[in-house]
Amino acid sequence: EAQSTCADPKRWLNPGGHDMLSELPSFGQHNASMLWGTYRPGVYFGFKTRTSPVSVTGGLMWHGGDGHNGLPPLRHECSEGDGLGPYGWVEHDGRSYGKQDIVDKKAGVRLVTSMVKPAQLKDHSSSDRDTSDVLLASRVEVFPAGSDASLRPSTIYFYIGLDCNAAVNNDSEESCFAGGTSGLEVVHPESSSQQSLLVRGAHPQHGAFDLEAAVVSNRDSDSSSSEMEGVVAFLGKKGVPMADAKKEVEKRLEAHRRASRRAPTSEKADRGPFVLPNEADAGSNVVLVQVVGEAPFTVDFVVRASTPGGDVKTPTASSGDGTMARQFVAPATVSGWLEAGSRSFSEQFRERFSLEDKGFEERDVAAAKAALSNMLGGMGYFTGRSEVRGAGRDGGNEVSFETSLFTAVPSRSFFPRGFLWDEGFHQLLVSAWDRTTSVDVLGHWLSVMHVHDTAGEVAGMGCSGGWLPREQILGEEARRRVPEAFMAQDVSVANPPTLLLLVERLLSDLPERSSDEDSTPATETCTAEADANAAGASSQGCSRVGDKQAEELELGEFLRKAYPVLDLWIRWLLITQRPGATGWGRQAKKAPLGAFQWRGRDPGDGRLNALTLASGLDDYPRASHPSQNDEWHVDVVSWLALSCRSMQRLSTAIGVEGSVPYGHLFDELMEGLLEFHWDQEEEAFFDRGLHVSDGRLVDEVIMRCKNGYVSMFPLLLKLLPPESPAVGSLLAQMRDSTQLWSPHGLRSLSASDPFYQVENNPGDEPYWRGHIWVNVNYLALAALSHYSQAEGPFRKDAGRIYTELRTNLLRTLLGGYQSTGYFWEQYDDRSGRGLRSHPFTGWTALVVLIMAEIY
Ligand code: 6A9
Repeated sequence: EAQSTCADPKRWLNPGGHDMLSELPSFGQHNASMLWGTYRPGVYFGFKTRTSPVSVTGGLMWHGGDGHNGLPPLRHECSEGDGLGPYGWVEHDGRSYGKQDIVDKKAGVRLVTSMVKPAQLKDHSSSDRDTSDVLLASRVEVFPAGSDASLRPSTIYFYIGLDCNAAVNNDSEESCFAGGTSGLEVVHPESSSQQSLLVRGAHPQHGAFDLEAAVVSNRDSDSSSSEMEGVVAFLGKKGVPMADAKKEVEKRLEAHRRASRRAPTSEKADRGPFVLPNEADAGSNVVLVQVVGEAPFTVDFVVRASTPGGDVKTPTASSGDGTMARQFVAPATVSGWLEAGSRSFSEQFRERFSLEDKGFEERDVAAAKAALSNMLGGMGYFTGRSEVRGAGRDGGNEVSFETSLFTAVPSRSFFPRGFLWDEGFHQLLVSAWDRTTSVDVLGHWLSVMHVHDTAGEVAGMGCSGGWLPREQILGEEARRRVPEAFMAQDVSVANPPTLLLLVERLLSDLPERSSDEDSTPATETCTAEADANAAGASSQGCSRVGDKQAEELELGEFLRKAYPVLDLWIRWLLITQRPGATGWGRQAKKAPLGAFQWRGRDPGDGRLNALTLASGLDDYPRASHPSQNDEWHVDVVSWLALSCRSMQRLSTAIGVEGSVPYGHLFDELMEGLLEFHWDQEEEAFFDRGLHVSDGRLVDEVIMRCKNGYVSMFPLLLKLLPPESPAVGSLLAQMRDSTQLWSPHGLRSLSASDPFYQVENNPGDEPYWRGHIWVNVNYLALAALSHYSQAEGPFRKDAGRIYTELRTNLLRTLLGGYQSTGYFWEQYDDRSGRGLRSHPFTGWTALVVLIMAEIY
């Protein structure tokens, strides 16, 4: 496989195959069940189909109080600037059900938005109707918050449309909107009630669907009915990219405001609130449904597969005169589904993490549920093309192949897109909840791999394999959030291969193989038999065991498919992240094996210290004078040693012969780590580089004093044998309050380092220079737990530090959540306060695994 990739003349190649997963029959059912979901983490509430290039897309907007000139700002994309507080998923199982609580005091509302896919519910025995035609039901409950009468009535919009988000340079947009094979129409309700609406649409591949929108009263029937419970209006537009749906409303709001201004004072009062014109273009690709009402009110939006030609004359839930071909799903039915979803989420959560048994109080269990729910509710499906720096013929940027990525995101408000090394951490949590989803995500990430035709045979390791872009900016919505200068990714820039941590987790789910077993899994016969007998009971016991075996078989099958792609990636890292490697696949200048550097340090641009984005630890201080030859980093060697060890384990587990002697390489890298980075005097691992020391530039000096996360990596990744004296030294530095130890967690940089909490540029807040990051603290706990269990001289120390660190972190993370309603990107090592982006429920959500002690 590797050979043919080397020889392939194509510039960009996707060696895993975009459809790697769907090729596996075992994922067919999974993909079908995951077609619809809340896969738009960048908006407050929305959904989308996992289809490309066209997806059915829906989203919520609402009036956010009084804005400039009386124009209410529209809430839509998650943004810290909106000043909401707090908002996020309080329950979400990643598959069938979720519930979000959004507090928007400035708008005078609190919204509860829920989603349920009844056919996917574990327990739908409670349902009073057949669920098979219901694709996704959502409910928006609007409650008043605060007593500001000027904010009344409240207005929400829910839109549904066909999104051509994949279009870059308009290449597929035209084909998406043209042709008339797909589109939406509004079917007018015949009842006099203005409280419901039916939108009928068709997706080019997935056929016809209906959106039922209906206002559901929240009130007791005997309470006053004088208030407006909700009036429904609509607007349908043709040829509007989904990313511009909001503009359509803004334009009309603006016009309404101008008209109101011009109106004579006497008429002003009669003009009432802004309502959409109840018009739709023929062949609309988006329909906006508006509901204006006095909170509290509730609106259900139910998407169903529509019966072709079905009579939709009377879309009301109330009358039952038998002449109707269909009825709206009754609100009580939706309520029943939501309750069933909530119940089963809580049961599953208790079963999986047993937090009550560990003594956690209810409010901390709720915090843990929110952390997991935001991770799962924050998963997105993105379609588009990456931009690759300087890869075009003229040296300009090149737009890469179209791809789709299913991934979790670090932060919905600030960077709702995929990041490579974040994802490995995310999936440690997701896989503890839903392994199949993690396998799905891994498959998608591997399918964004790029292989370049200049890759050649290098250093006897075969062709130089594949690059995974660190940041995934796919599709128009994602692109709009990124300034042009940051759009293109560089093909020499790596990112830690944390997805291998997931691979190791998956391996632990595979049955042990003895090394002399041939590559045919012994379970196959039994499983095939069990499958054949699936309907009957004749396979005695085999079918029950067989189910488990079938799952293992699928995982083994997947890993065997993934192996060559992972292999390309790791060999690419081994070849490109070397001192002297000047480009993709070029022969490195002679550097000893075991010496590596993160490529692509920026030149500095007047900064105190050039950034190293590839490492993931952006401004962590490195050599003062970046050098392509004379600079070697501890963390990259550590990640590569881990990679070799994982690849070795993987190939043994699935019975595939490694393309490279990974076990042997691991030993060499470990030797390099000790030989080039271990400083006997300080008893620590340090980077080497051209560095100013005592006021003069020293060549390839070992950088004493730069103690922090980087110098801990050989321990963090459990690379050191338990009996190594280095374990003792690193544990001592970790526990030292003048270095990494703080009462709130491990700080990223020693408090004694000259760069500790120093800004890199005026106004450039220190980032990885002391603040506490949860991903690395999680690795530390995992390592401490490991060393506390392995026989060795430091067992007791490791156990003691483990307990203290876990207690400190839980106090910081759970305390922060209780007081602010958010999880944060990082935490201040002096005050323990949450800092920067929020909600940040990427790796900070690992708090759940820390609580449950799953490492
Ligand atoms: C750039 C330009 C207004 C930075 O969590 C994602 C990453 C981590 O992988 C990395 O380790 N974060 C950490 O150092 C956030 C990166 C955000 C990039 C935003 C957009 C500014 O736009």
